[in-house]
Amino acid sequence: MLTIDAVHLREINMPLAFPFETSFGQTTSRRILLVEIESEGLTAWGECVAGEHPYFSEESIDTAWIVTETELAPRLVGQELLGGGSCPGLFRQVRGNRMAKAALENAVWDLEAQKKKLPLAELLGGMRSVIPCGVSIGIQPSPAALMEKIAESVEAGYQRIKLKCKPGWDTKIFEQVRARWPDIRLSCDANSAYRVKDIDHIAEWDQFDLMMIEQPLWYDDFYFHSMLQKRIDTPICLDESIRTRRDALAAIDMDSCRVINIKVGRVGGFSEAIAVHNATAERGIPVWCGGMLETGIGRAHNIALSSLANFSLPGDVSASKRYWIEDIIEPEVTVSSQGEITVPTGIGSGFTVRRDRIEALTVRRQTVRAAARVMA
Ligand code: OSB
Ligand code: MG
Repeated sequence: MLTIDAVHLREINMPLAFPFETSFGQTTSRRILLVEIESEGLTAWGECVAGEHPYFSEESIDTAWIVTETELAPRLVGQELLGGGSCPGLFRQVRGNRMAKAALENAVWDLEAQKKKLPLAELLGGMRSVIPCGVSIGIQPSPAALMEKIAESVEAGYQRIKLKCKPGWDTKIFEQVRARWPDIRLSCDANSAYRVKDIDHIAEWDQFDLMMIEQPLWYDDFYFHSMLQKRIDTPICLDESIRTRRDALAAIDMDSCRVINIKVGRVGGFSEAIAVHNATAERGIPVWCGGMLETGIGRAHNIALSSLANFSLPGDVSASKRYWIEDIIEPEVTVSSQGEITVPTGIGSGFTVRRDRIEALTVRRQTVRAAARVMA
């Protein structure tokens, strides 16, 4: 059993090494909610992947902070838990707020792995010793700048290049990229930038042999993606739309997608991520692990999750240095010239959290402890 003594929340501010632009906006610096859970002398960290603004989903760091401080952490402290799998039940009364829930639940899984002296990947049911890696390349100031970024990533060995796209940064870009790299594994991610009127336009992309087109339509849609999937040969990959195992089942049944991006924060934690993984595996739908510009803490958790069998496609789990001048874990995450990350075999996440660096980056903090019980 794990007794949860305290939950510490902190916000760190960390500038990105390179600005990241999607169809919903540009990010140059991250505001990140980290949670640290104390249990009988052990301590484990979780990262909330909610963005600075509620643009990717309804959550932001500020909503996640409030919900964690006032609803979730109080439900956790003072509890005796079997492990990470106990969290969804504890949090059930709170609807949605999955990114906030995931930060805590993932930290509890990390604690459970430490207590059982197991690598987190093994505790989650992973079987890969290395994971295949891709990169997600944001919209750039010019096509030339994009070509430069792609060239660097291909040379570094990354196994798949994903291009962020939006109306005006799509067909012409894909043409130029394919002219220079006819054979690389290429995909695109629109983050919901298109509408039904654009279906004929999207159908033109079949000529580019994309591995998949990620979330072209509304962030909460299955029906119109299914309509689009009937019109195109390129597989659709859903990201934003998949919040639960039930969503994955609905999307697969409706043929709204043929690939799923699993983000552990988006689905509310490792329990639901494993449930989505198992449901897709049974139905022959490949998955890959998405990224949310995580620090090393979230990245380590993504690596552990990516070791499960059905994560057969290269994920958006890339080297620390693609995001940060200096990460907050040791060692930093590195990618081999084969485009692979080695899954750590040490106890827990397999990385050490750099508390000194986190202290220096912290801009606010709060502790939630169990209310002192009055002895009879
Ligand atoms: O849609 O996958 C996305 C980053 C922030 C928000 C949404 C997305 C992304 C990425 C970056 O594509 C993935 C990464 O490299 O972390
Ligand atoms: Mg995406």
